[in-house]
This record gives sequence, C-alpha cells and structure tokens, in this order.
Amino acid sequence: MREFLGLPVMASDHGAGVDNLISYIHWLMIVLFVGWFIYFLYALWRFNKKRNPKGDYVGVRNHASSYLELTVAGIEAALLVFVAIPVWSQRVDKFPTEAESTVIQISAQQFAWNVRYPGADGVFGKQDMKLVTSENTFGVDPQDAAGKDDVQVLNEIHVPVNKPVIAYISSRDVIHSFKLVAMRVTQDAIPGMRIPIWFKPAKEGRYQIYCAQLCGNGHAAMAGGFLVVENEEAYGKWVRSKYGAATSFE
Ligand SMILES: [Cu+2]
Repeated sequence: MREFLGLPVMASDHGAGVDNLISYIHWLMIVLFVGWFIYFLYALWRFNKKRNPKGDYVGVRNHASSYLELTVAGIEAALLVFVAIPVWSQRVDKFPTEAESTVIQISAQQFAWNVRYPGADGVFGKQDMKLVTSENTFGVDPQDAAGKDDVQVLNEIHVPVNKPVIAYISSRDVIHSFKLVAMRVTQDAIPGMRIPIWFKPAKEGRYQIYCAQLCGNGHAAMAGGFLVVENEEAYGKWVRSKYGAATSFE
C-alpha cells in the first residue's frame, strides 16, 4: 500500500506506524467508495420511474443499512483507539531520557531554522529571553561558562543514526511549523513556547525540512533546511568543528 499511495521516503523508527494508519484509512475509503458507487448504480436501476410508476410511502423495511453504518463506525472507532491513539501517545508521552538522546533546540524565524547544540560538556549554557537580540537568537548568557562551547548553526541539523533525537521547537517571530516528512514528525513553532518532539532516525541520508505554516512571503525558503543523519563518527567530527559557535556574537 505504501508504494501504491506513493508515500515519501520514510527514515524513522516510528514512521511505519504513521504510514500504516494512512494505509488503513485509505483501504477503508476505497471500500466505502466502491460500495457506495455500486449502491448508487443499483438505486438508479431499482428506483427508476418505469419500475416504480407509483411512490412507496413506507420505504425501507429491513435494518441492513443500519447494521452497515454501525460496522463502518465500528471500524473507524477501532482505527482511532487501536492504531491512531497508540502511535500518537508514543510521540507525546513516551519520551526517551535526555541522557540517551541527541538534544537540540530549534528556533524558527522568518525565514530560516536556528539550531543549538549543548557542545562538548553536554550542557546548554544559561538562557534568558531578555538577552534575545537579532544576533543572539537563543538568548544565551555570554557570562555562563557552560555556554562557551555551545553550537549554533543555521538550516543544517546533523544527528547520529539510531539514537533518539529530542528537539525543543520554538519561534522568534511568527508561528512556523517544523516538518520533517522523512521522520514523520511535525510541530508548530510558536513564539513564547518551547515544545519538545522526539524521533529516532533509522536511515542515514540528507532530508529536507519544511515549514508547514504559511509564515510570510519567504515561507518557501524555509525548505532550505536539512536534516543530515550520519554515523556516530561523521556526526562527532561535524559537531566538534562547530564548538563555540553559539557565543560568537560577543
Ligand atoms: Cu515558516
């Protein structure tokens, strides 16, 4: 069904659950579409004027249609309770610990993605929204030693493969939406809020990031963001080359 629907490349652990849900819904819709169409043709033939010169004032006498409706509603309820809700709850409730994950902060702006890593010590430097300026997107406190090695990059996120990623999504101006189709995650980026999402990249590659909210006249340019999933070694090399970039605005 994935191939039949032409679903895009999927490269995360939980992505199969999302794709399964999409497939099941489409199967149900195909069955309903074909069923209703057959019934429509039957009704054209069965209830035409020639066969029914005089109207029937009683109408349907059996309960077949009610049972059918109940069956469809039952299948829909089962999809919701046994497929959709478990996939969703794993996304929002079953977070991995930060110790076993790559933790990053993402702040959207018109029209790019700012990304911050904790650097060599694994600790983000102190932040305060009062310190936010056009250069200091994340409000990093330049006095805090823990922030000296933090990494800040634009539009290019690197993460190691097969390790969970926790990303805190925020925005510095308007509402954007961080969408990684290949990872099957989407989260609105809302000014004043830090909303965590998580996913586990399962396949190395370079995947496009999209902004899924029409956020201004350069909205399409936000598709210039990329997620690079690579092996531990390549990731380590990349992140080490960026240490200290977060406080370079001093
Ligand atoms: Cu945007």
